[in-house]
Amino acid sequence: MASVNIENLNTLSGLHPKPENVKFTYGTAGFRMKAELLDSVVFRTGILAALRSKKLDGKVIGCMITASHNPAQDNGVKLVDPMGEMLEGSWEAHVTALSNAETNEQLVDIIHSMVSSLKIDLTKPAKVVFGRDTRPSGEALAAAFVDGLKVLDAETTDYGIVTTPQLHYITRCLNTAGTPEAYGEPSAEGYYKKLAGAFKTLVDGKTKLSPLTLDCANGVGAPKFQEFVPFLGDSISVNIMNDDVENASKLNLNSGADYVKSNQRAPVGLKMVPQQRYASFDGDADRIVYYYQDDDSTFKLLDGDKIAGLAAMFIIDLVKAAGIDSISVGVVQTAYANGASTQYLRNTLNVPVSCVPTGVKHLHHEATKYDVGVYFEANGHGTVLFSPSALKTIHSAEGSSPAQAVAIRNLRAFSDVINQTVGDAFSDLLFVETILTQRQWTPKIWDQAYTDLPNRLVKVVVQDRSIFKTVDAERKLVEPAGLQDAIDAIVLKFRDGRSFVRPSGTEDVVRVYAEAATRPETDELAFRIAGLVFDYNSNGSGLRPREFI
Ligand code: G16
Repeated sequence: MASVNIENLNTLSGLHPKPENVKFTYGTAGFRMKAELLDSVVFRTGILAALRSKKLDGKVIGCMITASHNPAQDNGVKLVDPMGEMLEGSWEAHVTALSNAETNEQLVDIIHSMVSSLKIDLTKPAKVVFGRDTRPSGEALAAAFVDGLKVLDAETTDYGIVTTPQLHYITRCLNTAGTPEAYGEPSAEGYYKKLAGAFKTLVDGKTKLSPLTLDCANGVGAPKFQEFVPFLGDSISVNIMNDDVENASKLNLNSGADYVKSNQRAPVGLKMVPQQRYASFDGDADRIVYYYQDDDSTFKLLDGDKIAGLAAMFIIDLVKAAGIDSISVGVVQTAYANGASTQYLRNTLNVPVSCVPTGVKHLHHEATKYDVGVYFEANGHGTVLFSPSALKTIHSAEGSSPAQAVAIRNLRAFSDVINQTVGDAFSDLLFVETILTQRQWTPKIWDQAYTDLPNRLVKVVVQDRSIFKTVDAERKLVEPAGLQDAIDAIVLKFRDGRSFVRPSGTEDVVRVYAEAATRPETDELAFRIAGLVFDYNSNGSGLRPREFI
């Protein structure tokens, strides 16, 4: 068994020293923090990616350098497993340990202990592909990643600037090429062709909808969607806005899916027209939310919960129309799902609903338990997974009437238009547009499935978010002791009240979510809980935000 070339490692690691007094954690979506702190972490993530590939007998591992919805000064890195899914959970501890090694000796020790405990054969090849979003810090971090790969002589391809879901798609294509599960051509062009081809089949012969206005958060989604447009031809009209990727400070600023969802208002620069369709991507185009303005000028959000409801309803109908209703549909949500959406799914659509902790890695895993697993976070991050057996049924069904044959053809195209690897804003946009086109629905008709309970998200800046520990799919706090009881006592005073508190895995804040019967009650509940959290961990420093009651 070969061993690590220590001299080579020392030289390369010397180029990427770990900053002192910083503790790194692989969070909800990889490492994410101020870009200036990430050089050593990204270098070491390169070492881990090469080890993971060797462990999996040379399967291709993906790496995306992005901080998604975070502001421009942040960056991040996350790894992609061979089928395009997130890095296996048990390896998060290994990459965290590598990133926190204080000296080169410790780094070598951790690598050796991984090689021995995980039985990694270092003579195996390693293949790693990577890409990045439009952040200016991305290029230097990509170079640090390549240095990490050099430690173990990994073979690599740089896919340059791509959306996060494109990198996931490419990773899966590379690993399935030449097998019965071949996923497509491993390139951005292959991705565009696959999605556009399926979309055109689905809307063929239907009356085209009015144009969609698309806010790209001044992120990578803008140039990439422009690239995509020629493949879509005249099957759809999209007006792209917030597409300035030259001016980095504008990234996610007062725009994008996170801004629109959290503030429940239109992005900067958008003058809404009643009953028109609008959508926002986040900074790396793996989330999407829709919205419209009602005739009385009210802003109406069609978030991830509404998208999940729409998708589940459509698939259930399609499966019935195809005569293959042996295929079961289930939906996966997180604690952020609006209570009204869960009721709609359970009581109107009669589908099973599971609740898991935040992070698509958790939702994706749970969704694989269903024949067709629809998973969406309320923030617009999600997709629909078709199990291998469901795909087999869909592909072998013939139908006993012309109507059944059409439904089967639609189901096949639907499974192609939906990215099976991870939540994907481009793919989600196309499947929402497919459903609205097939039904000839306005956003208002879609919205009428159920009425959201008023809800509010508040971020609280605390001294140390790591002291907040949760259980029960993050719906209950077990630490700090006593805080959950205090929360429960407040919630009890509000009609239809629900609230929970959890530390973010992508930002240095604690998030507070609240729902209640009316908007004023919801706001009061949210800010009372936020004030409580602030008091528990402000250490007497900082100004207690005035709006906290
Ligand atoms: C990431 C994760 C999502 C998660 C979001 C917020 O999204 O991929 O699953 O919902 O962070 O997580 P948290 O509340 O822990 O900060 P993105 O789009 O930023 O990569």
